[in-house]
Amino acid sequence: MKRGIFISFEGSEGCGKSTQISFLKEFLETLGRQVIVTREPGGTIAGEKIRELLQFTPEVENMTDETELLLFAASRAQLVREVIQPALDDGICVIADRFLDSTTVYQGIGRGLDTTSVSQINGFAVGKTTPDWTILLDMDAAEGHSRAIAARGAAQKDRIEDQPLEFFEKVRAGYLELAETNPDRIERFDASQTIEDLANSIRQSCLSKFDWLNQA
Ligand code: Z5A
Repeated sequence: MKRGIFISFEGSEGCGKSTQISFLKEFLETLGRQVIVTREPGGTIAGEKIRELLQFTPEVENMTDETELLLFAASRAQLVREVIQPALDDGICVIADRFLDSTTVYQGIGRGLDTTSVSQINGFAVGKTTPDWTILLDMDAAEGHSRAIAARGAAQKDRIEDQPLEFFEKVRAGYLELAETNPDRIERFDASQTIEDLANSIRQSCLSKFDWLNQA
C-alpha cells in the first residue's frame, strides 16, 4: 500500500494557507494520491463546536488563555484520532490547515503561556502523529492582516483576529524561531510572492522532499 504523507501548513492569518493547500492537493492528486484536507480548530463534529466556542462566541469574552490552550488541544486530539491517523494508516495523504505549531506559537509565544506546559499538552494531544513536512508561509504581519480582513468582507470577525498587531508580530517571530530549530521538518516560504510562484516553489520542494512520489 502507498504510504500516506502528513503535511501541515502554518503561518499567521491571511498568509495564503487555504489558497496554497488547494493547489498542493490538486498536485498530489495528479500524482495519483488520495488527499484529505483538515482545518483547525475543527474538522470533526466536536472540533467544529469547539471552533464556534473559541472563535465566534462573544459571551466567552473572558475565556482565560489556559482554557483557550486546552480547547485548541482538545479539538486536535479528536481530529488526530478520528480523522488524521486513520487516513494515514489507509495510505491517504493529509494536508492540515494548521496543526500543533499553531498552538506552540499562538498560545506559547503570542499569549505568553509557559512553553514547557504548552509542549507537554501538545504532545499529549497528538501522540505520535506529527507532520512529515510543515510549510511555513511567512509574510509581514500587517500585510497578512489586511489580506485576511479584505477576504473576510462582511463575515463575522473572530476573537483571535481581534488581537493588536504586536500579537501577530510575536506570532511571526515565533514561527521563524520554530523553523530555525526544526529545519528538517519546517520549511519557510516567502508568502508575499504571487500565488502562482508560491505554488510552483511548494510543488518543487514537495517533489524533492518526497522524491518517491513520482514513482508509480
Ligand atoms: N489558532 C490558535 O491560536 N491556536 C491554534 O492551535 C490553532 C489556531 C489551530 C484560526 O483561524 C485562528 O485560530 C487563527 C489562529 C488561531 N487566528 N488567527 N489569526 P482561521 O482558521 O479562521 O483562519 P487562519 O488560519 O488565520 O487563516 P485565514 O485568515 O483564513 O487565511 P489563509 O487561509 O492563510 O489565507 P487564504 O484564505 O488563502 O488567503 C487570504 C486572502 O489573501 C484571499 O483573499 C486570497 O485570495 C489572498 N491571497 C492568498 N495568497 C495570496 C498571494 N500570494 N498574493 C496575494 N493575495 C493572496
